[in-house]
Amino acid sequence: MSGPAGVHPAAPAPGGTDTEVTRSTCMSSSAQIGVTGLAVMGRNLARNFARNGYTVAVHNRTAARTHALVEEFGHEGSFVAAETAKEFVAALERPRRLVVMVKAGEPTDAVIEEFAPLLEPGDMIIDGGNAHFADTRRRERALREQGIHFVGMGVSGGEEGALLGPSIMPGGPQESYDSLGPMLEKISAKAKDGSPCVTHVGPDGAGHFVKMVHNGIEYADMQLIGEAYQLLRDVAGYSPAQIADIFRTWNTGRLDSYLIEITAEVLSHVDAATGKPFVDVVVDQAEQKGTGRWTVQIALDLGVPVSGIAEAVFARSLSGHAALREASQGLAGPKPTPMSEAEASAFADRVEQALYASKIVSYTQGFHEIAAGSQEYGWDIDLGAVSAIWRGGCIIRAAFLDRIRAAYDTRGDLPSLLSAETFAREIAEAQDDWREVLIAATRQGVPTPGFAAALAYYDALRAERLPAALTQGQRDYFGAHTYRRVDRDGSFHTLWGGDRSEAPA
Ligand code: NBP
Repeated sequence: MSGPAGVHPAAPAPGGTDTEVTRSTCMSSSAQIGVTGLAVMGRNLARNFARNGYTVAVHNRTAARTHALVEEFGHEGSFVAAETAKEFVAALERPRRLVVMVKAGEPTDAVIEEFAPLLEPGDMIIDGGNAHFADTRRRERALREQGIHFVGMGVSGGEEGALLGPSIMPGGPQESYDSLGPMLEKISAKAKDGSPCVTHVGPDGAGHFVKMVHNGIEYADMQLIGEAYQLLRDVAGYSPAQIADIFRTWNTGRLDSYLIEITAEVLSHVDAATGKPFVDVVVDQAEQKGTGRWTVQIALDLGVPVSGIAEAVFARSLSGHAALREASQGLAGPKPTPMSEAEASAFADRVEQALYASKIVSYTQGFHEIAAGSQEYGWDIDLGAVSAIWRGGCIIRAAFLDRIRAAYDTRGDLPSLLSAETFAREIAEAQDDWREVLIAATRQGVPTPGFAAALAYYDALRAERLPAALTQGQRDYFGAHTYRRVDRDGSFHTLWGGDRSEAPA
């Protein structure tokens, strides 16, 4: 129970059990899992494993973090503090399970380079960072040659989720999930029906791909909520506190979700320094770390229209262009038309419909991207299982995901969420209000790129004819790119510069 300087002996754990904090040199090969990278996420994930009864080896490039963890939280469970990579690896039972929670990108490669030579065939490196799935595929391939299993593991839920139960999206070989899965099931969030929010998503990069799209959907959800807020404020004339109450009411219905819940909290918060609504003292320039952008970039590569997610990424980007916005102040816009109390209340109900319908579209687009990625890379991802593991722990957790799961349970090969009877009916009921909201937004000059993109996607999908026929004609005119006809097989070209006769291409 004693440790070297900096690693304190255990204080009694809650419930009366003794804590075991030791250094690996004192107790080798005893840890069932190890976590390296002990910033907010790694530290909380390590604590989560320990609180669930696992002995956890902990390590960080800067040893001070390791010591701080065991000093502060050593009483929560059994930790093995390691100062060096060798100590860390020696502390792990075989096959070794080594979770990497460092900054995604070069740091992950640096950690792999440091640890891989110390590992043996059958050991596992589990990357819980927000890696690009292409990097995960590359790393998995390279480590496979050494017999090391590489698990790219998406983790969602932020700092609190990592501690109390995240939604976990592991990829990699099935063999490693057989060994790792039960541990992940224990530390993961549980959905309302008690099932763990983790599943083996698929081989190599599948887990990180699904995490990426999760984040893309998160961007879209947040953008749509932001647009609803601005409409309620600028068109209906509600105060942030009143809007918080509206969101609280919405959170008791079909929009019940973590993001709606925290939106009400943020909107009702008052800045202590000024007494103003908190939302009015925050600089209105949204930041991003990249997973939303990746979702859109990859969607472009795969040819999947994720217009709602793209608008969310662009909206953050536009918000950050301070100079451009400054230079645009004073550009003409419509005069605001105030609403009566009754009109505002009716408008709020319409906004709820528009938000819900647009949300269905964002998820439709996100699941389309996952299906396309799965097909492109041969992952065989179960979309119903993905919706099931997003029901708890993650940022987009929502009652709504139960319905998506039910839709995929009813029909595994659903071509699109919009073709599920339940969502088609709800959108049919919402569409008049959805359109009215967009009319009001346009008339009052409130930007609603997310709502508008979602409606345009919906209308484009249901349109019998699209102007793409005209596009094909133009392409054939200027570039002889050819076109197909509705009444005959084959490709054709019209001699635009000649007698305009048509010839098979
Ligand atoms: P950060 O992303 O801030 O990374 C800090 C950690 O990376 C520290 O432990 C640091 O060690 C380590 N590190 C760096 Br930086 N360069 C290193 C190198 N070359 N070699 C070894 N270690 C290195 O931590 P975080 O916010 O806890 O996130 C960890 C991972 O989880 C990231 O990939 C992140 O994208 C992902 N994630 C984060 C969240 C979230 O809500 N924050 C949610 C889901 C996933 P040091 O202490 O020695 O500097």
